[in-house]
Amino acid sequence: MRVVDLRSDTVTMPTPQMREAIYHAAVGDDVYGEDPTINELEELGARLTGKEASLFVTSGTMGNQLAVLSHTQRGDEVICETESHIFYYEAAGIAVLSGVQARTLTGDRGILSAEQIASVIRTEDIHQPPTTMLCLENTHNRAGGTCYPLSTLASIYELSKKNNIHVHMDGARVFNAAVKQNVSIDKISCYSDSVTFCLSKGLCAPVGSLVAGSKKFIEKCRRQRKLLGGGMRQAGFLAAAGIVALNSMVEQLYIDHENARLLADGLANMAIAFDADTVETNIVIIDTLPLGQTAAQLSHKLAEKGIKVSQFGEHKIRMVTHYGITADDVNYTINELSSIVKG
Ligand code: TLP
Repeated sequence: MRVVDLRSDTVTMPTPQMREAIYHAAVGDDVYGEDPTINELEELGARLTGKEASLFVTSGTMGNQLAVLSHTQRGDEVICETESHIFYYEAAGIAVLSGVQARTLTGDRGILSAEQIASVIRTEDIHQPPTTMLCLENTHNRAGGTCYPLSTLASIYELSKKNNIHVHMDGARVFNAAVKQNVSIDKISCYSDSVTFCLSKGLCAPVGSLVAGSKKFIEKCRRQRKLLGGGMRQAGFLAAAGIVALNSMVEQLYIDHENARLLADGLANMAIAFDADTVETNIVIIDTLPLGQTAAQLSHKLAEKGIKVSQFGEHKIRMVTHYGITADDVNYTINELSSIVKG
């Protein structure tokens, strides 16, 4: 049976060029700083984000958690969005590992404003935890791949600096934002003190993320990474795929966006109260309620046709376009969905 896997862009497979690079990679013991391929990847990550340094980590989750560990002290308060990955999907890591409290704000389709943030910054008072960190997710996953406008990032950063708040960007999909906004990622990451981005989502590398920031911040992250057991040895094999990801996979992300748009237009044409304009990058979220179905029912019917989607709540499903999905796969999905909708 034909399989169209729209669950996530994490299901992407390493490309032939990556497999070749993995095979030929020069490696060494990275805990001694002796893996040339990891060193090359980390230099590339720093250069692309316009930061002093970057660190190769096992996952986006580890990158985010290292950022919180390195920017905060126990008892601090961290502002984040209600549906952000760092709050919603990281197993309460910021509370467990860093001992900080989350102050959540609900953004407009995931996007926070400077005014909202200003309204919750704590004042100097022994009753209150100090606000020391802000996390922004760009693109925002659960909000459907939405991007922060650069002007919003600029005003948030200015506000944060005035209040001595460290800004971290969970840029797991920041390259999708950069492609959508037609800028290089340093034009986005300049509005945060640190940024995490994933190599293993739309960019197709098998494993790994980078966290970037100042040299001092990355030194702290390196120590915390060791604490978490994330100091890897000859992991240059993984970094080799990451270098290919950064050098040759970014340009193709626009195709994923075009396919998401094709899917969105198809859904809008089915008259299921879907606004195609809400789709900005490679994530499409649909409300199953107008179809008289739960997310579980609809995803089960789609699975019978070989179409895999993620359930994102009782009445929400998420579909993500990526390197393994063609326009033909999208048309197949639209046709099958249309038949299900017509009953
Ligand atoms: N997101 C995954 C799931 O965990 C939901 C997905 O399929 O989208 N930040 C953001 C914005 C993410 O979407 C993810 C992964 C992460 C961080 C964590 O990355 P990993 O999976 O590498 O730990």
